[in-house]
Amino acid sequence: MTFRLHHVQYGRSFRVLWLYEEIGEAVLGPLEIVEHRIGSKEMRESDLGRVSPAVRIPALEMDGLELAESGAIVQHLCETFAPALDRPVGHAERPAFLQWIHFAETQASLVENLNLQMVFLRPPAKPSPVVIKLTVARLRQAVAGMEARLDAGYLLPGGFSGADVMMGFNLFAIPYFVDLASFPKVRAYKALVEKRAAHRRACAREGAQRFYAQDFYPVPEA
Ligand SMILES: N[C@@H](CCC(=O)N[C@@H](CS)C(=O)NCC(=O)O)C(=O)O
Repeated sequence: MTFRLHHVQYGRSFRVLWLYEEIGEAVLGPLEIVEHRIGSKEMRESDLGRVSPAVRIPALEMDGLELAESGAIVQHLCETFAPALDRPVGHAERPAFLQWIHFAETQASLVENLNLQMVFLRPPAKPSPVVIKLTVARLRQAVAGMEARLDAGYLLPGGFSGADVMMGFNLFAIPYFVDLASFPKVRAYKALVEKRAAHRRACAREGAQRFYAQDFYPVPEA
């Protein structure tokens, strides 16, 4: 069994890379990473489109399984290989587990929009200050909503789970657009997940990020 992951450095496929490290090669088999360059012609024309309907990462090929959507992959891997990271049907934490898994993409899609506007767009295309301001406000709200629901530990009282992999990944990019200074619980949570040995191993595989050219992207003047 080979775990073949379509990947972009620190893209949403990081969630799968991190989860791979949490579960381990002994269970999931050797890892093969197919690196893509985001937005490239090579990526659009690669065999990624066979697995991912929108030709996006992550996509996983594993022993006949072909699966895209990071939430589906995380949920499937937890259910199938890592019961301790899952909250199965009937578990008291199941509703919250599902809410966090799906909310992670509500939050990540706002980051993606800001990435497009502030990092990808090149002159003569112009980012829209109005759209950026609105999107930053919506992202800030999504962070405030997280802050309001966090206690001292992981997202669910029962401990670390796939939901933390989904949400924890978002905290890599959010600080480029929203200052976390006024969100102490989110900062503590970020530190907690980043302390995990598996998270560190995934980061070591990735190396220093090459996407953002500055530490913070303020809303441009209208
Ligand atoms: N909801 C999907 C989103 C996947 C997604 O948008 N991935 C981005 C990278 S993080 C991508 O592949 N973008 C390529 C593109 O937009 O062309 C998931 O969670 O897997």
